[in-house]
Amino acid sequence: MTGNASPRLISALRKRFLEIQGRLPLSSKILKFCSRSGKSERTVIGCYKSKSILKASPRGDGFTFLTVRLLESCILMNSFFSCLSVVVVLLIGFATNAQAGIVSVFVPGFANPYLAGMPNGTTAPFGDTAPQQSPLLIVGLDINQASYLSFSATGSASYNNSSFFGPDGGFLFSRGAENGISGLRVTVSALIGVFLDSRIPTTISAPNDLDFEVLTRDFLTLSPKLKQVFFIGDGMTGSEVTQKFYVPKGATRLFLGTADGTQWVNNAGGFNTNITSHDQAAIPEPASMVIFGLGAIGFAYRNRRKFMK
Ligand SMILES: [Ca+2]
Repeated sequence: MTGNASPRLISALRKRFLEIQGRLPLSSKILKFCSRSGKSERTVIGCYKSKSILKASPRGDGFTFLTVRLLESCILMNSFFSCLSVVVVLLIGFATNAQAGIVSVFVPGFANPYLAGMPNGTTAPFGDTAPQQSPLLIVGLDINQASYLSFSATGSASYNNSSFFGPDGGFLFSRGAENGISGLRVTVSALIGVFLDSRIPTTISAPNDLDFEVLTRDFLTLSPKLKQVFFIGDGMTGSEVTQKFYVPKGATRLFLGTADGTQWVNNAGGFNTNITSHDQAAIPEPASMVIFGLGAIGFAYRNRRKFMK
């Protein structure tokens, strides 16, 4: 498999590309790029492999795209180890695909979580009104399909347009429930959130308050209830471990805001926030992954032999 790219290889590649053209619209471009004259077969195959991986998106439909491409390139490879390496990449892609989506938003300091799900015109003490001070409704993530969420946040916000704090907030304070949404004890100006179902939150009474003086901001996982306001902060523990926020059963909406007692209307700043949804059900058990990997190698080798005859 050294020397210049043989007409047989190019012809075989082209045939395969034509067969899957509808699904893999970039293939002909990759082939054109990879099969320039003077390249060895090994170079062509290696180029095809790396370009395939680079061009494929690891998420959503891109995963199917990646899987087909990697199997295609695995079929054409020379050694057990190069095939194995592709399967490893494929399995990483599989795990990556467990991230159902990422949404990036700016959560303004004036976002009052106690106006979550409340109709326009709803007022809150000392000047807050929906939708002007309503919290940010996260769109673009299937909250009800997610097992848990993770967050990352940067920026600073102020509860009084004077003292600014990062996403983890400043001094501890407590506040009570409002509009059927729980109170909490948390650091002022911190990034906080609340899950709702499709109902207006006033239709049932508020759950218990979470106390982040007791829970601390360094929890690894948190399982807030529907309508229970929870601390998010920068989304990481003090030792930079990404925290997991389990989605309560029945949740269809996530709102983000900042921690304050009253009067979000005089707040300032805000947080650039990334929200990632994770579907744990999509991550196979380690044993299944090994079986899948061995199966993929076997499949690829059987096809490679057939294909190269
Ligand atoms: Ca305020």
